Amino acid sequence: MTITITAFAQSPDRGRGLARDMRVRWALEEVGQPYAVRLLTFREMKEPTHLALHPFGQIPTYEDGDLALFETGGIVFHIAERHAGLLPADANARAQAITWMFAALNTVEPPILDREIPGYTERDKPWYAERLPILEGRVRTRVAELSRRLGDADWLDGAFSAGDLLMVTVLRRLEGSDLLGDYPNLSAYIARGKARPAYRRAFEAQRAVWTALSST
Ligand code: GTB
Repeated sequence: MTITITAFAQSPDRGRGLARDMRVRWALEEVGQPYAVRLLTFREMKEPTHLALHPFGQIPTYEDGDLALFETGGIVFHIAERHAGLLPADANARAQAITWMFAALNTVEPPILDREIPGYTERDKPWYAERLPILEGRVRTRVAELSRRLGDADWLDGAFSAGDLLMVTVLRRLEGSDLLGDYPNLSAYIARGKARPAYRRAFEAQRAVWTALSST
């Protein structure tokens, strides 16, 4: 049975590897699992067929036989549990890597999104300019803490894990801002993640969707 994931037919990230199917593609590439992609328009994402798979009408989803999953954290965890390569075998090391998965999604990603999303939805509101420095301050605090913990290590806790995979994709949303500027170890960490062959394959596959679309 072929694993099938869903992704944007017309990604607003314009092939920059920022839409969340990238996490799932990268995880599947790391463990060597082939997969198919079903591309969805925004309209199709809100139709009953997709809502049966994803209650919030979002991408990505993951289907393998009669298993259907949504939420990238759950999907990446499932892939990491089923296949070698993304979680250590030792029970304690595995628990720590899983903790980093949660930290990426529950502790580091929220302030990054809290800062980014008002830029799309509230930029014209009177409170936007006043609020932005507060939101940026929260991101700066979090990345400083993460930078301190990472130090000069290659990965968060020993070998590369699903925790690093999620953390790199979360931190990538700060690329192009000045928020990583004070932390060369985090920029190097992101670059190490992006240099992994599995990341490159996933990125190229996602970008190919945009390239095909923009050439029609
Ligand atoms: N918590 C869920 C998960 O991790 O799976 C969040 C899923 C999610 O936010 N999916 C987004 C979506 O389907 C796409 S990735 N949005 C449509 C909707 O909610 O109706 C988010 C995203 C979109 C665009 C960019 N970009 O342009 O850079 C980056 C990330």
